[in-house]
Amino acid sequence: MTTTENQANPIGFGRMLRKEDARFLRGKGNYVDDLNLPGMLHGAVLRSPYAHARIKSIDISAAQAHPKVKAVITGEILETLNLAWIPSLSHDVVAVLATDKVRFQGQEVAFVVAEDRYSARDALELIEVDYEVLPPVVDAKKALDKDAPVIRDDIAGKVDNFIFDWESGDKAATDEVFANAAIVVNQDMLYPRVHPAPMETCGAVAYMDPIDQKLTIYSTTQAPHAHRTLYALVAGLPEHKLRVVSPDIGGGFGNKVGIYPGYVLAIVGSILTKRPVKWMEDRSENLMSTSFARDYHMKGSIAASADGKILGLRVDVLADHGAFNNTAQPTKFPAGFFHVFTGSYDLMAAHCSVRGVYTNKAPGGVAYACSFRVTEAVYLVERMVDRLAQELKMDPAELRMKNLLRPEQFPYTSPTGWEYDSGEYPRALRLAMDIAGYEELRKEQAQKRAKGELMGIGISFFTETVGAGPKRHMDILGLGMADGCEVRVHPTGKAVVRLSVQSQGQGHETTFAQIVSEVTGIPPEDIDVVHGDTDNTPFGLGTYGSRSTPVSGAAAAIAARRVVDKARIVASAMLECAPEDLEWEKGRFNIKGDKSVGKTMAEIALGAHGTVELPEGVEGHLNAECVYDPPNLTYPFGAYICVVDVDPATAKVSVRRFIAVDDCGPRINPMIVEGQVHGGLADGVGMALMEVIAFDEDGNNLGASFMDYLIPTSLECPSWETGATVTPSPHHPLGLKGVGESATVGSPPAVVNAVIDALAPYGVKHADMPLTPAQVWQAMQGAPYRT
Ligand code: PCD
Repeated sequence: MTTTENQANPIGFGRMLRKEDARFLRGKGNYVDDLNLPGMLHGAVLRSPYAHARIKSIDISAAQAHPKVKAVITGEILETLNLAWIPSLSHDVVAVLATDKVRFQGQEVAFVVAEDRYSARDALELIEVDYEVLPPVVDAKKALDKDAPVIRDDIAGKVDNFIFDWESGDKAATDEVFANAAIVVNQDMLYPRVHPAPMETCGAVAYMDPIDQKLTIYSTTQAPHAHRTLYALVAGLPEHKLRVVSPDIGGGFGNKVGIYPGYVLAIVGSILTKRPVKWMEDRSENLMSTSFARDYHMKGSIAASADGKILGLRVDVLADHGAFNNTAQPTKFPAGFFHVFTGSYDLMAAHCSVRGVYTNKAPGGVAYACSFRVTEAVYLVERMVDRLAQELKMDPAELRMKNLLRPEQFPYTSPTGWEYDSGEYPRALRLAMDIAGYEELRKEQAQKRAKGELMGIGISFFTETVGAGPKRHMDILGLGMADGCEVRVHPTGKAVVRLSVQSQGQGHETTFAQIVSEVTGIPPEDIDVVHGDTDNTPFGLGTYGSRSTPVSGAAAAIAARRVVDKARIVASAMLECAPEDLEWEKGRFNIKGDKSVGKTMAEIALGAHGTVELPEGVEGHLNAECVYDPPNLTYPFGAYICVVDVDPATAKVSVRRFIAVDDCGPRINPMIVEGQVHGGLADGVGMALMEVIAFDEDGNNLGASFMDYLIPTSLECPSWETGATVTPSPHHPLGLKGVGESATVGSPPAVVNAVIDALAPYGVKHADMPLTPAQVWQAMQGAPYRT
């Protein structure tokens, strides 16, 4: 297999313009909000202004009397349908519409269906809700206080805000390593609550056809098949009468994994009115209610020998899960994959404990560009390693080089039980240092420091764990994390690939065509990719946790190989020779030793549909399918270096350079991978420097618009410098590892490490994200940093 660089129209892997961009660049994408079905009505959600309040009564009569209103739905009405509460993704329940209490600001209280969007919104104002305001729990650290108000009194016998305790690693062995270590460094840190904030907000159009009783839900979902099955299970709707279509999606980033009340309400609205109902949230609704990410308060400790050999790591986490535990992650993993927190280093022992608590904030805990809490894990270890370098007065690159896992240690089993598939870590770090001109940068920094200028260099090295399953360990509400793919070659040699995963901008219509092209030799432009429609694609768990390439990509490669295997038999029948006498040359079978006699895939496809007599038991046509249950996750990794300048007068941070070396195995399309990395780096700069969903003491959401929730623009981003090393995964059929989330995972600690490095002359050891000018200024004044 070859990765061909600079090839305009490759057969197989290589740089190739994205097929889907023809429609996106012309504004011809088809998003949920573009849908306009005949007779369609519009829904709007009434939301709670309070973080915590008892609902004494709801009067909907004036709204119902509005001339354009067709239905007004409350929690009481949903109770009669047994739909007021639905199961969460994490052993809990979520209110679709509040019945007893509201538990976070922005919670769904009522739903109005009207002839147009404006009337639906107007009618919301006619609904009278009598609230009895209750004291809210805003601070996760106070949630377990004895006198803290109990948020979830809907759970029988609940007297506190505790959700779960969970731990991983060997506590006794870790305690022993710490007891005997020459150096122990402790650091508290917060990974603040952030939001994926995709360009397109969440929405749905639901239509229950009253004649054939088939319910079609067009929705912004990253997992159409899983949604269909869950609707069937929860609402008792027959699954063959359900179709979930996820059309073009304007960014998912984990925000579109879960089932939100709005989707269910659009469905109920359509069932009640017998007409299609559209619900589309606005930006504030998206930022306030549909999910959040992180919110981990972490107490880290790292143990090392005096000469800088890292020996042990431990962390104690307080996880703020909001009002309902609706974290999207495999069922058996209450803290996701956080326990991969030992990162890229060779340690003797590690231990983590995580305690989840309820607060009066929006639920969610989505894996925002994060394979289930890997982002938090990488931030923790990479900050701890930098803190250790500080205490040891050692160069952070040297400290990492000394402790990185070595190539001969793979496959490597981590102290918390993960089996890393492959890696060449020192090579990646060296390459990043070479691109950066690391030694020169350190000299420049010394000169600048002498002049009172604040320049910082930050490093992070990350290992990710992406591509969930295997399904024996990983499921979502009982659905095993495997994925399917079907390949069908038409008589003229063109092909169609049907996927269970769903693109939200990653370019699957291009890269999956390239995978099948790589294996079959059919040009990618002759291969159509179908995805995002449960009626037309095989079952699978969807796109998140960078799992499409590791799981569905493997299914596509295997299905394509099956096509080629069958093509060999057909070609042998056409050439009247034994299958073993044929030799494969990408795209054609030749008689061994004679390249002039052979058949191309197009000829073979026609043969397979034609009159050639095939051996007994061989069916015609060139079709194949595969359901792929991965034997392990894939472990992409990378070395990142960030250079910042901090203005000593204003404390404003400017990211001057960012070098990212990523290793995701062979790259299907290096251009797409670079695009994925660029996007993730921008995400990381945003989280490190400006993004936070904060709350005031009454539980008011202070990040509910893009005026308050800042996301980075090109002005805050440097021109990214990327590099690659290639370490194939030994268990993926094409050696591929995922990459979609790598840069978001790896970049925040590089930026924070760089800022703290810049502030060394002020003796700053740590400051929590986001490192806004105010936050940096406070740190420079020696103010206690916020945790
Ligand atoms: N690739 C290549 N090569 C390799 C790998 C990969 O080429 N080696 C490519 C593929 O094919 C695609 C991409 O790249 O196309 C990506 O991939 P992946 O890694 O597999 O991943 P996916 O699954 O596909 O996806 C997912 C991801 C995630 S997860 C996220 S967040 C984000 C990312 O993706 N999101 C998004 N990226 C992106 N982009 C865009 N544009 N948009 C979006 O939304 Mo989560 O969990 O959901 O949170």
